[in-house]
Amino acid sequence: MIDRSVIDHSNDAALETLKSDYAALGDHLDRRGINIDSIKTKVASYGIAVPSWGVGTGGTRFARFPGGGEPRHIFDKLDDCGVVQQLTRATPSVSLHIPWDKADPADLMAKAEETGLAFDAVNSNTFQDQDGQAHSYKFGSLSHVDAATRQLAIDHNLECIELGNAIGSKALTIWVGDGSNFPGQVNFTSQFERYLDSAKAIYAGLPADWRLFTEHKMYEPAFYSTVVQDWGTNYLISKELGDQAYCLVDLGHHAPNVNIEMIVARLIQFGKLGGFHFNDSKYGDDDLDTGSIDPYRLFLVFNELVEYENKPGFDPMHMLDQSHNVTDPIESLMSSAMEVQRAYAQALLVDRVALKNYQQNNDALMASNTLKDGFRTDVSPILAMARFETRGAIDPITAYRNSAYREMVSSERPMVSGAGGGIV
Ligand SMILES: [Mn+2]
Repeated sequence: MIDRSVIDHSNDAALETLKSDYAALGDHLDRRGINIDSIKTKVASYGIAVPSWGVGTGGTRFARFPGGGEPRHIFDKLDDCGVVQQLTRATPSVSLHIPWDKADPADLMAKAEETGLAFDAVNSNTFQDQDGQAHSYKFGSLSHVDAATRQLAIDHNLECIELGNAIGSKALTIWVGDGSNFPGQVNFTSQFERYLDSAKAIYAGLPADWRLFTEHKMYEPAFYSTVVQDWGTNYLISKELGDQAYCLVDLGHHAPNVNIEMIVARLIQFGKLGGFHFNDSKYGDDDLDTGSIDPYRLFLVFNELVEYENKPGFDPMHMLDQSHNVTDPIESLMSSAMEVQRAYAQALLVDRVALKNYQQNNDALMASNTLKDGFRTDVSPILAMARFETRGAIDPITAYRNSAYREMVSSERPMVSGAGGGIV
């Protein structure tokens, strides 16, 4: 963790400017009939989960270029996630990936306590084979033609629930790489039937206070078809399984230009939006930093979330899911968590009474401008003040760089081999 004095020192240098910017923005919002402190309070309590795998350096299909001080195991990962939370106060929980993060639950709980973190949804992994695995997932897992392979994948998910239950998780996220690479390779219908049967077996093992999230993805690693290719199929799965099953939306898992905010609205309308994997993309599942490519789209997603945030039973989970290939992962995660909070704050500023009125009167231009008024407002002082008042850093990136945390862990953790490609 980072020494308190480093954060205090960096905050001292920035506080006067922040106070002045916050007061100016407060005056501006006041003229729009918005109380800045109420926005700040909501932002301060808006948590985003960090994926344990996000603190390692990612790669592409071509190569991976490791960074210094990469975490060696889940306990190093939790240290890094603890730093993200310490500085941003936006990421109070971590989402584990099993078996990558498998460890004694008591040790995980002790480390979480030490780093000030809780555990979010657990993620199962049936898209790669583990050493000595009895049946391979090369041709699928939950939807494999072979019953013994499907059972192995089911058992793995049940094991994830058991571990998650021991560390306070309340949700399981299932994403499978199952699909096909050639037309004719699989029968779409029977493959989906097998998937549903397996998913039902997992659902049957879900504790009463848990939720099951399924995640759709248009392509990759299967390149011709995937078994859960889009939100429609995802919705069918959640309906087939039952009330504890919800759809998870990963922003990168759609075709370019797909209207994701509208998918979000549909899932909310029918009570099936489970949560998000936030990231950004230009072409495919690029896993770029949240808000780095199309911040307006992120804002439009949050516009839907804010519109329905008081709907009974509405409680989506928010998680980052990114691959950091050319940046320090801790810096990317901090920036991304702040971008999520930024989109949330901007969406809170939208004048919803005016918007409804413009919609009712078919005033397209003013309806659009009403949204833009929220998006165009620089809410940075609100986010910074929320961090400062919860003992975080006014400027997390500067405080992090001043702390020399990366240099410190680099001397303790050996460089991980750059051989091989693929994400981590
Ligand atoms: Mn994802």
